[in-house]
Amino acid sequence: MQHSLYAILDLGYCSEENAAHTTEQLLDGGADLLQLRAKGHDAATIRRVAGEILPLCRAAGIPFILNDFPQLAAELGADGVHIGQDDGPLAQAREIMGPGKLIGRSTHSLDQARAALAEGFDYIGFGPLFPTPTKAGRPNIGLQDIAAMERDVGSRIPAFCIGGIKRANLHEVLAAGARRVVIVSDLLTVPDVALAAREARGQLDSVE
Ligand code: 3NM
Repeated sequence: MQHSLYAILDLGYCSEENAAHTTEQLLDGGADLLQLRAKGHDAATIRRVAGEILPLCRAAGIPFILNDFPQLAAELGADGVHIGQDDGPLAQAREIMGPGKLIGRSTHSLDQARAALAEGFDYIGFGPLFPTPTKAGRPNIGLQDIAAMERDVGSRIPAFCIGGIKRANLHEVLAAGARRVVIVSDLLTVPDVALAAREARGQLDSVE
């Protein structure tokens, strides 16, 4: 199965004005999925930004996922929603989103990853592997459980390792058995976002 790069347009790193251009760069660089993450922003801002970037994802044939807010995701016609451990059960988000939508769960341990699979989530995030400024203060889980997680969960549904992953340490993450990753700040805090995404994509594609 193909390795996948899940990019997040995080408004903590990217201004609203640059959202569309940065999205184009992430898509151009080879992102396979795109999430809008807008912690602390109001619904009007999310609607405005989503209205700009959703058509770009559609044109590229890439799923557009909204972080949190299933109701808003459904209204916007997003392809999916990503929810955390404290955001309620899958069934609730599924009912709001309707059939055929992707619903992902953040997981922070092997047990949580297995539970998300058992509950029926379409995909998971697994991390944070390393300390990360994007979710400061959250304990990192390291690389040691990746292989077991891939065996038990990643072989059944897409599982994206996340948290502090950069082009500079991606080889370690892949060597530990990861097949899919989310990279946020390392792609958004560089002058050439498309190049950074392409470099990450190249590393993912070079693994057998
Ligand atoms: N979720 P960066 S870690 C948004 O472990 C997010 O659930 C995480 O950003 C989790 O690539 C994380 O900049 C931050 O470290 C990822």
